[in-house]
Amino acid sequence: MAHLKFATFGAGFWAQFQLAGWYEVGGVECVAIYNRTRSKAEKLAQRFGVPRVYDDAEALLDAEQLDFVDIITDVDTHAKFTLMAAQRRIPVICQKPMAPSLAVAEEMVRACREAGVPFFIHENWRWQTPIRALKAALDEGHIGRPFRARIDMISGFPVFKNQPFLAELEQFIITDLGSHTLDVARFLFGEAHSIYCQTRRVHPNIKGEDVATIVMAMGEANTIVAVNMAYAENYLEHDRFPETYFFIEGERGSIELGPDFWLRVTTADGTHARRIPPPRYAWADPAYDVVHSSIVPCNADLLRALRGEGAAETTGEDNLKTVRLVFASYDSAADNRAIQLA
Ligand code: 89V
Repeated sequence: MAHLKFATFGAGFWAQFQLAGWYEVGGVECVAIYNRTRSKAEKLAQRFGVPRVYDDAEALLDAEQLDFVDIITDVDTHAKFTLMAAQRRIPVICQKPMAPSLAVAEEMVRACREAGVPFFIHENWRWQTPIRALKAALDEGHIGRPFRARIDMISGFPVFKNQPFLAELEQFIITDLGSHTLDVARFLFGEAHSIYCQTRRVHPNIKGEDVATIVMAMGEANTIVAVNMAYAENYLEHDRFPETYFFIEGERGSIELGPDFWLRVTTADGTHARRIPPPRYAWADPAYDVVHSSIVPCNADLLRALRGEGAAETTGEDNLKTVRLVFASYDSAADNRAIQLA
């Protein structure tokens, strides 16, 4: 089968893992890299054997024959590059968070829909190996109807060291991390009917919030879902960044995904415990293992869709529902009120 040719937009911290993830999946070839600072694009291109680099995005799109673009730039430029590609009928994959506001995200989805251009969001959290196993355990139904769940991603890890732009975001933890955890909540429990949020800022030297708790009623089971997030850089006994912990209560039992990838299903028969570690790739940063390894199945899912072999999970249309939860959380926190969702 012919390799799909693509261009990468952005050469920051995340781009190296995204490119390595593509080559792990195979069946694709990165033919060009754009970055506004050309030397950064050159460095990345040299490392991955990419033949051409550009510091002019329009010039790249006009010169290259592409099957898709992979946008890994800062969130503020996602719409600009998505629309540029859509105008040329080139399918788009864009990193989460899709956009800096709900209105911009809606515009991106609308523009791609109207142009008939496939539009996907690279949303990898739901592809983490232990989270897929958790979903399978929930779907097996042994614990019965889930009436309540807790999703915790709470860490003292200094995220600003590798991604300094995160400190500059006026809306930080819910856009950066909530995009993931709210998407996982939808993946596990269905769509939200209502949402309530509180936020705090612990770091004195960042612009946005670094602590948030979001409570939703979700899905057919009307599950109460509490999502707790923090990057307060404090000290925690079970801090294993970037593991997400879950506790799900059902009518006939409970499921826990705890530290070190231990999945425990407890029913009348007792507790069945299994360890579900993610695969380890040599190219992954060990501090981000479970996240970096999830890039591989996420990219594989998007590639299948690009080849017309099935629908992707994280289309732009689907991710818009996650984006709505992100910004409904901020609205709720600003007004200190619960919001009913359609
Ligand atoms: O995956 C991410 O979105 C990263 C981090 C794990 C630090 O939140 O920005």
